Amino acid sequence: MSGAVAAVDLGATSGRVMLGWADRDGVRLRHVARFANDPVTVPEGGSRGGAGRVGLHWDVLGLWRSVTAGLAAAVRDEPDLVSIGVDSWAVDYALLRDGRLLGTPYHYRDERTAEGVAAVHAAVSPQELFTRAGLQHLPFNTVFQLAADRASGVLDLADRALLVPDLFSWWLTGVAATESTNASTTGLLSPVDRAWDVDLLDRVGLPGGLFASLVEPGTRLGPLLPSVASIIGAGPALGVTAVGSHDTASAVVAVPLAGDDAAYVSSGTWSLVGLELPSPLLTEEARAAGFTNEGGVDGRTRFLKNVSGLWLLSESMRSWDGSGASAAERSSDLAALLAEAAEVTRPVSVFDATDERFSPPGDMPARIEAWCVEHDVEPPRGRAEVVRSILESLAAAYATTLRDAERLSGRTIRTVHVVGGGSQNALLCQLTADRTGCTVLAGPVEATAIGNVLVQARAAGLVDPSSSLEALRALVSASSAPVTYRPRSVASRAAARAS
Ligand code: LFR
Repeated sequence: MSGAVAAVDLGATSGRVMLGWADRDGVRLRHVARFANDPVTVPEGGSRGGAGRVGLHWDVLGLWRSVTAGLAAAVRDEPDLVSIGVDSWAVDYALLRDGRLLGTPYHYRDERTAEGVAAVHAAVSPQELFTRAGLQHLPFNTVFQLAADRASGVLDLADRALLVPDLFSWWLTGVAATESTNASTTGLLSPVDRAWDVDLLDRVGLPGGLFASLVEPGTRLGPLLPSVASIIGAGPALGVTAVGSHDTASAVVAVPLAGDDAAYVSSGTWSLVGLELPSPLLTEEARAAGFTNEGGVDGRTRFLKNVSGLWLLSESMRSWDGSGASAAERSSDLAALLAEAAEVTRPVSVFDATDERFSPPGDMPARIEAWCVEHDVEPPRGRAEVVRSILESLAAAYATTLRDAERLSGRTIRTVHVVGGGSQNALLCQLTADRTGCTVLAGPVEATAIGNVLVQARAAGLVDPSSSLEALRALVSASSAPVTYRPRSVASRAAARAS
């Protein structure tokens, strides 16, 4: 069988529509559309919210317009399109009633969740939550957001919650389903049998039927709705296939892991640092070290930790640029700053990149300075030092996380794959090699879209439908060569492993 598939990949700062081709020789992508994903702040004062409250939301309607325009371009470029798959960031959701959107979905960086965390923890302890759902405690996990919506009364109006990629698939097909890798980030799914934890839903006061039934990646959801097919100019056969709709799940499909000694960093707005395991690790040690057990494609477990990411850099660039420069101007400024940061010779302080104070939008350089002052270490001076300090701090967090992953899993890590946008940041990759003492293999940069394409291609029979994940990863290796970074000295390797 021949044909192409379209990957819709929505990231926290930008989205894209890509065409993808896969066959027994490899996998290939072509960009069709790229568009900004700019969150929107809106005043939300009122009888319950308090006059000063400001909500942070995703502009899902703007994204829908860009996605349909991108798909129309994909159909024009490649009339032989057999399937569409949608992935995005995790945890966030839309509330609907009778199929209609109830308000605009919140951004996970919105600060309304504190009340939700308190309410959930009053019903179920953090320890029990971990043994049941296997997740790292992040205040924005879906369960906490839903508890906040319950407290505000909004949840009472809804008869359905759809995670963001599921919302787009619903709009495309009229089929409501919950894809399982993304469902695993809700905090409401058992990672052992991958089913909703009905007892947990009940105990935290959430309605059992709120989410649509679960589907595994590779499930054909259905053809496009006629109204949508006509907007994008598609024929009646074009439909949507569930992929690993959590972007990190799709990215891990495309990490060319060669064995048990290989780890990954999926590096973008966030850095997801960890291992692929055959089954979840739900020990108290894993919880205390802040690890998560997210669901992978083909039943694998993504045993990883969310340790912040290039958000620290992009948000710093935003606060330095008072003038509202375009993304292109900012990226040429970034290239220049990274070059300067690579030349910094004075040792810069390392801060805790996972500190929650760095999560909401705001002035990151000022927050880094405050962190350093509080911890009695010298704050970085000037922009190049701030950038260097951010990258050193991320690399240090990767190294600590990977050492914890080794200890918890009993594995020895020798190779670290860096995929996603951060794989193009040579300084970050080199510092990661230096601080972990491991060889870093960087790329592919578009891992998420490649994983999305491969799962669709396998489901559509463009590649052998019985291909294992390892066979799919061999197609990635055959198609793109990684850039290798080695620890800069034997001494640094020894020091990294001893510290
Ligand atoms: C990465 C990601 C992470 C998740 C964070 C919030 O894009 O999906 O895996 O922890 O965004 O959803």
